[in-house]
Amino acid sequence: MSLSNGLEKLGLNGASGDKKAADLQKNTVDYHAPENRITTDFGVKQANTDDWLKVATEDHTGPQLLEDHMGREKIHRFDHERIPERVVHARGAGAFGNFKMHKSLEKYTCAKVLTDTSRSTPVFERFSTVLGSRGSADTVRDTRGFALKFYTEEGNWDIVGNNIPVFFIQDAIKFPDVIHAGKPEPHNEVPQAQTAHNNFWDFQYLHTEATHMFMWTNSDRGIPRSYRMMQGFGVNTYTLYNANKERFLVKFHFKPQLGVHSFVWDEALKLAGQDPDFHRKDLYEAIDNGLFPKWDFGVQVIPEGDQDKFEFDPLDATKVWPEELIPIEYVGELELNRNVDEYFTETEQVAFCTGHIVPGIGFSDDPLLQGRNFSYSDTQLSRLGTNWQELPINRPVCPVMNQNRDGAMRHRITKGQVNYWPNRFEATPPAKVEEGAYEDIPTKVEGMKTRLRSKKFREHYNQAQLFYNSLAPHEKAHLAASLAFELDHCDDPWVYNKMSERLTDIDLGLAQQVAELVGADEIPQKEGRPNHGKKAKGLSQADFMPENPTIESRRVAIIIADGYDPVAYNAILGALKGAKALPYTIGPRRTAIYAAGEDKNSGAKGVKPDHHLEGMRSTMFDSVFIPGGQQSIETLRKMGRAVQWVREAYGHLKAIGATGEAVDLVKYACEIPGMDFSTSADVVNSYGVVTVGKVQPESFKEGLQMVKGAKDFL
Ligand code: HDE
Repeated sequence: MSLSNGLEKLGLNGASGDKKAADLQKNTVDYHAPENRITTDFGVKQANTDDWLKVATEDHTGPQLLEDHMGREKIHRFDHERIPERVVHARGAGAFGNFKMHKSLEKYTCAKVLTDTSRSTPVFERFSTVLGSRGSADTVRDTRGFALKFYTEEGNWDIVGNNIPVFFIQDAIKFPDVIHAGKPEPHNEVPQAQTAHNNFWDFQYLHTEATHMFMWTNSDRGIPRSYRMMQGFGVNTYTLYNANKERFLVKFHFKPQLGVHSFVWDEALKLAGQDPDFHRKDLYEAIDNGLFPKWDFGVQVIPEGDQDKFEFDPLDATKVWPEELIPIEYVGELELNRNVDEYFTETEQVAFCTGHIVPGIGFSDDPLLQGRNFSYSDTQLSRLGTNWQELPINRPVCPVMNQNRDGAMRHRITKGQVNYWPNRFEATPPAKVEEGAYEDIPTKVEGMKTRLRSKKFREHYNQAQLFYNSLAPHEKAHLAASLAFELDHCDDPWVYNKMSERLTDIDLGLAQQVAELVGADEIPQKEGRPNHGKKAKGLSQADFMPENPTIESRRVAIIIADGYDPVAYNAILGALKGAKALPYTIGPRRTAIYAAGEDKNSGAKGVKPDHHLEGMRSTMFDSVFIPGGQQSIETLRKMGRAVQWVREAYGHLKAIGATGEAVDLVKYACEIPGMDFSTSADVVNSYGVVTVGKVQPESFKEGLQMVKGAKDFL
């Protein structure tokens, strides 16, 4: 492994462009350097770290000696390796990258990171699930965190967002309640990383403000295919201010260039057991292969003073700002291009805070945001300790100097005779605005001191209906199935009856469908809140198909057994590699597989599969290809696991390709009604299944016949 993972690939050996990469190098050591020898923590070389110092002879082992300071150090350090996991978002994966603006936002802000189009700002991003513990599975139904740290020249700026644009609650004071209700129940600590339980749905019923958000989490958004294929939203309303001190309310958006894609529920459920690290590995694999995920960065902006013009309150985090009213301006790009060197010191120790803003960016009176500003820096104290700001991953790339001193584990040594301001030396004076100081724009506030929510905050159903109405028919079907799954796991009739009733506030048909499935009381035809019938764009995932769909970075399994057709195999392998997909050969075993006509005894080498059929499952791939070859297909057809691979891929709506004799295997495995599988047909493309019955080398003339079919379907 290289010194700093991927740095060389990017030409970032510390001397060039990326200041954060160079900064981290100062703390990076290479465990694999040939001159290394094991030492104690204090640098004394050690000759034996396998045997405790003890009184022993060749024949007899006597007592161990407390004297062994090296043995004690090793055990003592191990005993204290764990730190508290995050109270929410404990499970995550991170990567480095950079952020560029292609259009300046100077009309709204003086923040250099948002106006200087010549800059490339280093970033660290951490994706996460919310409810599960650090060791839980990646593919559970949940919201995903989308937390970004921009290491700007003016200090760190954090957007601590999610992949869903709204939240369960409106006021930060409710956060412990919603999280307690969603986490495992207190009496038996069950279930892990699931919202499918009584307490979660009890809370959802009793808090009507959560209605909009639970519709999102139970839609396909709750089970993303990849961190690389999710939108990111700042969720809370921030402010921007420009050089004229004019202020604007703003929402931040990130749109994945790969499109927004999800699993189907059965796939997500199975993956949670078959490969709990699926998302983490997917991110690492793509970056490691140079297939860097990118997002378009956009803003929605409301001039200060216009916020009362809408039927919703723009400070209410349970509401979206419909694009028809407030369009998104896409002005920049985020790219992730470097994996971490070490998980703990980087991904685990990174500390995001909504309170981290830079000049040109400010907060709003969003009551969720104001509470978050307290919570994030507070939680870092119990997780990381007083001087968490000094950790390499958290420190900024610009100078830091102030009178905040000491505390446990202080690293910096600050020279000088004084540590206060003003001082007789005029050492470290405050900065002027012209020197880049943060400016608090004077704002008039008035009102009663009271525990109240404003009137518009009390409307909770319009946007839940808007979301539901905007979904494509298949998304509505998935949503109903998800709600039925969740409520089926609730054994308290109070919970599933009440929740089924709540659904009538969104859509009567949906409520009736779910009530019937979960065994709730029948919902009469006339009941329910009238649906306003409105829709908005950008709520359905179907609105995010990329202009040029790509198979790049998609995992494709090519299944072969002895006697496979080498023409089809090599053609598809070449085509997939050429299209920057990630092909994996799968066989009944991992030792060499021989093509038709190849003879092991005459020195043929065969192909060594990447995996065997039991080691990996179809769930781990986006697409499956099976080349023909009579003997190969006969073998696969007799293997239950091989047939299940193909059948399951079809059931999970994946692109499947087959040639020659393999067409019959697909037909047998999938029992696709009405599809013409006549082996004499040249190319059949239906339901995402592409088959070439009569294989000629010219079938692959363009090389991409199958790839094209898969691409259109992915
Ligand atoms: Fe968080 N949230 N949150 N949250 N949140 C944390 O901070 C909190 C909320 C989000 O990868 C904690 O460092 C409160 C909304 C992400 O390290 C904690 C409220 C959104 C992450 C905390 C919210 C988020 C966190 C736990 C209600 C989307 C992971 C560990 C007002 C915009 C960041 C930590 C990472 C983490 C508090 C609501 C996103 C306890 C009080 C809304 C992505 O401080």
